Amino acid sequence: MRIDVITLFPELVTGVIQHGVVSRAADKGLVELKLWNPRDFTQDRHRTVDDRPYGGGPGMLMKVEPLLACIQAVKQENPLARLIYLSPQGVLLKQNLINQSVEQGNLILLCGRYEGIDERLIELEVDEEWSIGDYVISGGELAAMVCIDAITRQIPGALGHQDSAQQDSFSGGLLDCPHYTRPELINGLKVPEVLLNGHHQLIQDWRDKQAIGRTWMRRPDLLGEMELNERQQGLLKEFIAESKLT
Ligand code: 4G4
Repeated sequence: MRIDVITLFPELVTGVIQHGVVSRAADKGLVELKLWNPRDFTQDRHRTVDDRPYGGGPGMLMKVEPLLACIQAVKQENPLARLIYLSPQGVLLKQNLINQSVEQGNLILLCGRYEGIDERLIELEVDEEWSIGDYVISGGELAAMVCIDAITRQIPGALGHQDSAQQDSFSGGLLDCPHYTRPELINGLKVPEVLLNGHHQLIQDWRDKQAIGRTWMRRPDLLGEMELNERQQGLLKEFIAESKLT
């Protein structure tokens, strides 16, 4: 999978590329990342990349000509890619959208700066607009980094078997269960007994029950979007009964 990133601050995005899961996936050839700077497509002496909004008011927009020239250069190298604009106006990014986009192939991520881009560029060049959440950040770079990381994790072979994407939160539409490591006792708090006895079926039942129970308590909206099977419904009943005891 190839991901091109259009950004006025490519140095920001190199952070995510050079570390951890993404860096290892790139080394294995599973993902190919290329950064493009609209500033390299300017024609004027000052290499201007911002412009004033029609209608006035505070704030600037990204200058159209360098951005268009940059987009066209990227599309020439990666003609089949879908162009995604990261903005607060986009559709909310969910694990499902991430997983689908891995199947659909190459992407171009466009990072907005200032107050964003001219609406006509969205109409003409953008295939989809994504938001990573209902908040504003200073540029699309952090949002693009979130996408790159979340997408790369879902490419087959990108994760070591230690942290398979299957076991993650959301892989089954649920929150993750709690985790414990040494020591067995921290300030009077013990590790749940079931995790110490090595009975794998009991451990799996406990983890699944915790995952369902926490989702029920913290994110009931997620349960509304899915259908629990008989076993999961049973585990949830047990969780609720046990939570009424304490
Ligand atoms: C496009 C338009 C994405 C990009 C305006 C980007 C939040 C998200 C930006 C802006 C972003 C998100 C400066 C408001 C850059 N903020 N929720 N900022 N702004 O995905």
